[in-house]
Amino acid sequence: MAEFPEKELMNSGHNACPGCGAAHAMRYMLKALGKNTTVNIPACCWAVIPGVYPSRNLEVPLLYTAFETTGASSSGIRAALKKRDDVDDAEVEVVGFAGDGGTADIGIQALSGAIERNTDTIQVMYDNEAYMNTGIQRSGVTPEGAWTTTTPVGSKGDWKKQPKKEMMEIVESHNVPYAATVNIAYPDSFVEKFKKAKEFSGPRFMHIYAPCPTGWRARPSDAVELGRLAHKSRFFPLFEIEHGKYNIYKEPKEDEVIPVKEYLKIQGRFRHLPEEMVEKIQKRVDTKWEQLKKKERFTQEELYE
Ligand SMILES: Cc1ncc(C[n+]2csc(CCOP(=O)(O)OP(=O)(O)O)c2C)c(N)n1
Ligand code: SF4
Repeated sequence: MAEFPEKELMNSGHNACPGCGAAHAMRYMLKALGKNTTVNIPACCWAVIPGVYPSRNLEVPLLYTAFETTGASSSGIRAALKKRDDVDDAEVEVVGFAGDGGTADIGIQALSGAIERNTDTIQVMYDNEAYMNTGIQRSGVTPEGAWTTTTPVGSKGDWKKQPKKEMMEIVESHNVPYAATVNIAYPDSFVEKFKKAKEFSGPRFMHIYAPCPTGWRARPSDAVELGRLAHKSRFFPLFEIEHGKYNIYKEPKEDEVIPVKEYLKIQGRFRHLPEEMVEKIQKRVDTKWEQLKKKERFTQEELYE
């Protein structure tokens, strides 16, 4: 287990809601990456959380960018650093830090382009499973069955009908050197995987599970518990992909695995779901898990044969 750094690069006194998983995410990420990090943030909750300049709560350089441009503007920051004589650009980590809407929907072309051009950046998707900053609208990464303000639950059993977009698979198909899922409920492995990402050069992708009590209609004090339940139910598996090779880490033992309904039931956004819908979600979770286990068995060459 990697050493857990004491140094704080995110100060208290921020604007996040109580229990915000995205706030934990930034704090742990900066602990892992250190002070030579430039953070590039599009429109999202994290555009508000640091506060108004000059009273921002991060001890690292921070740029704000337009919603759809994180990948492109991170590429620009990297290119600009290379040109500067007074900066050793190899010492600086450029991080695009975007929500799921900014990463998987509106920002996906910029992300894809940055990865395909082999840009030396870490692109982070902090996944709170909706467009939270503008009032809990559904994104492509919102899970099936969830209430959001654009998938309101009416008398006809309305809720989000489409399954969660699989960003790790989309990114993996670009042949990235390194990609990993991490969960704010497990700070040690979170920091360890970010430190590992730092050891690679080229495009890296980190999918952070970041519970949002406000948008998930859950108690702020349950934020970390939500992370644990998502992991134990295999709703959000922890795995990494190194040059195409899958590795599941922190795998829950068979007797630790819990039904997905244990995870769903403490969130108001799933309260309306009938039993058959909960079973459907369970089946999807089981199938995705089997697929992941299969991928883990293969080397990159075998996967693409
Ligand atoms: C082109 C454009 N469209 C819409 C918006 C309005 N907007 C700002 S933040 C946001 C939601 C961001 O959602 P997400 O990326 O998931 O991050 P979160 O707010 O959940 O942290 C939207 C729609 C914008 N700033 N720019
Ligand atoms: S709405 Fe959710 S993601 Fe945004 S600051 Fe509040 S808890 Fe965090």
